[in-house]
Amino acid sequence: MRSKAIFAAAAAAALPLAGAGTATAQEPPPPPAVPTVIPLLPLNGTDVTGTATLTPNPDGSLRVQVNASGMVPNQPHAQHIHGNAEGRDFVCPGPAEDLTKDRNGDGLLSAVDGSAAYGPIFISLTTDGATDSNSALALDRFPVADDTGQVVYDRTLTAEQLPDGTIAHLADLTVVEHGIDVDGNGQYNLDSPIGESEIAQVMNATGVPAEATYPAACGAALGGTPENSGN
Ligand SMILES: [Cu+2]
Repeated sequence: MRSKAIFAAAAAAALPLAGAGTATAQEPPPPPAVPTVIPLLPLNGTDVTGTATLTPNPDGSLRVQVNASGMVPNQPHAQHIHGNAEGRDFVCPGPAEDLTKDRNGDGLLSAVDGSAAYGPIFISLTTDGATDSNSALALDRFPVADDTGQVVYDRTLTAEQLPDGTIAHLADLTVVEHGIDVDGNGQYNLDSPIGESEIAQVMNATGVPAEATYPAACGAALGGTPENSGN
C-alpha cells in the first residue's frame, strides 16, 4: 500500500510538468557539453554491464546514450532516468538493500522496491514520441536488445522534453534499465515465478509481466550531495 501511495504521488507530481518548459528557460544556463558517463551495474543477478552517457548541449537539450550488454535478447527494455530535480542525490540499491526493500519476499528487487533508492520515474528513455512518466511502460517504444543481448540507444531530448531543473540536477539522477528473464525461457511471461507487474498495475496497466519491469541494471551519476539522500 505504501508503495502505491508513493507512485501515485510521483505520478501526480509529474503531471504539472507535462506542459511546462515551452516558455521558461532552464535556470541556471546549461553547462558546456561535458558528458556525464554513468556505469551501469547489475541488479537482480543479471550480468548486465555498460554505460549511460548524459551530455547537455548549449541549446538546453540533452543527448542520452545507453550501451548495455547482458540484457534479455530480442526483448524490449524499458529504461528511465529516475530521481527528481529537488536536490536529493539518488543512488542505486546496494546488495544489502536487495533484501530489506524486498517487500513481497520473492528474493528479487521489483521496480517499486528499487525506487526507494533510485527514485521515481523522471524521464522515459523512449525511442520516439513522448518521454514523460506517462510513457514509463510504453514497451513498443523502448529499445529492443539484439540477439546477443545488447541495447544501444542514442536520443537527444529537446529542452522542452526535459522537466525543469534536469540539467542542473544531472548529478543527482539515476539511469535504470528494466527487463529480466527469471525463468530463463527467453521472453517476458505472466506465468513466471514473479507473475504480473505490480508497478504496471499501479499505473492502471494490467497483464504486464513483472519480468518486463523488474530492474536489470542501475547507474548513478556522481557528484550530488549524498547527505541529502535520505538513506
Ligand atoms: Cu525505470
